[in-house]
Amino acid sequence: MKEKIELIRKEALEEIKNASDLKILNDLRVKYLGKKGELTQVLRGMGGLSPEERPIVGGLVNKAKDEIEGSIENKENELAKGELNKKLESEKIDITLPSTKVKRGSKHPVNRIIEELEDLFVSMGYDVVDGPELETDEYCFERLNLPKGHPARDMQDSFYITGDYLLRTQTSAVQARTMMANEEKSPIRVICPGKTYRRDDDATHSHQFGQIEGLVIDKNISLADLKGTLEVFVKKMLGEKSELRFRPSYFPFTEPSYEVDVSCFKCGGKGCNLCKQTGWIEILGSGMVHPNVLKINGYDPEKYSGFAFGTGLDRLAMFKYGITDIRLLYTNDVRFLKQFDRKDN
Ligand code: 2U9
Repeated sequence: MKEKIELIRKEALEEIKNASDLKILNDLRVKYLGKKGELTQVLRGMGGLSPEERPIVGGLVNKAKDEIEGSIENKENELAKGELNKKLESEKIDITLPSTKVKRGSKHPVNRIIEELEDLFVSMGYDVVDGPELETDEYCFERLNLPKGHPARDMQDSFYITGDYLLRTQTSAVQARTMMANEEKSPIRVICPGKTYRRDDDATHSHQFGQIEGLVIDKNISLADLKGTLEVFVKKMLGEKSELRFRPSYFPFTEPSYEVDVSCFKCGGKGCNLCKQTGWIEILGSGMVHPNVLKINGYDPEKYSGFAFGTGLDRLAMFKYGITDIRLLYTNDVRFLKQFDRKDN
């Protein structure tokens, strides 16, 4: 009996040592330690032993059992570690390899202008305000001192959707909404960038274009405030050496009104094709808010005054980036757009 136990022990340990995977190892556990296992059979055959031999043989079987269990457990750990290393090896990623280049978009030139202007005016204490692109006749015209039938309405060929609704021709409607919403009549300092629409379409006009307008309303706002603000605007956007020229003009919503020219940033004012040999480029419209506009939108012109200005964002982008055809800004040609890649900021 003792020789049989020793034979089983040696055979089991040899097979466990040579087991190549967890399944074989599990089969060995069943073969030697299972209900019908070889060691279990020995225990079953102990009935014929003398009372003196039984505890000795029992002890030998349990010792062999413990040894086999221990050997299986060690082998399991070894095989499991081997399998884990094999898995890690097969899934290993070399993080030093160059990554696949992620195709990124680039920031649209008009959006670059908007962000630059927002940063500038927010730094001067302005709020950036947005409003609906589908506007009412009331906010596009009537509240801007352009009553029904006013000839100036024809200046701006509009996309009417219904009798009262149209695609806004200026972001001015947003300022009018801001004035109306400001019930405590506290000071207003806003800029309103956004899309505007007109029935124009040629190399320098697009039916959809970007515009930004500014509005300041408070007590004792003067023309000096307007001139000082626009000087900062132009010098920051088109170069510190820029000179400004204020030419009297007419807008129904401002009085007095001024077209603002900037000295040509291409020729410095000597005259070139960009400024059509004049040395000046028209850049902005502006003026002191018309008393009627103050009144219509809830402000007493005897107590409040203000100034306003507006310019086309596309024009600014075209000047700043030397773009000759406005339609390039709206045809989404990737060859054009990717020139404004983010690499420079
Ligand atoms: C309110 C009061 C006054 C906004 C102003 C201009 C002058 C102007 C044009 C420039 C080129 C629009 O993009 S463009 O075609 N704008 O010249 N806009 S003053 O005046 C306002 C606006 C709102 C309540």
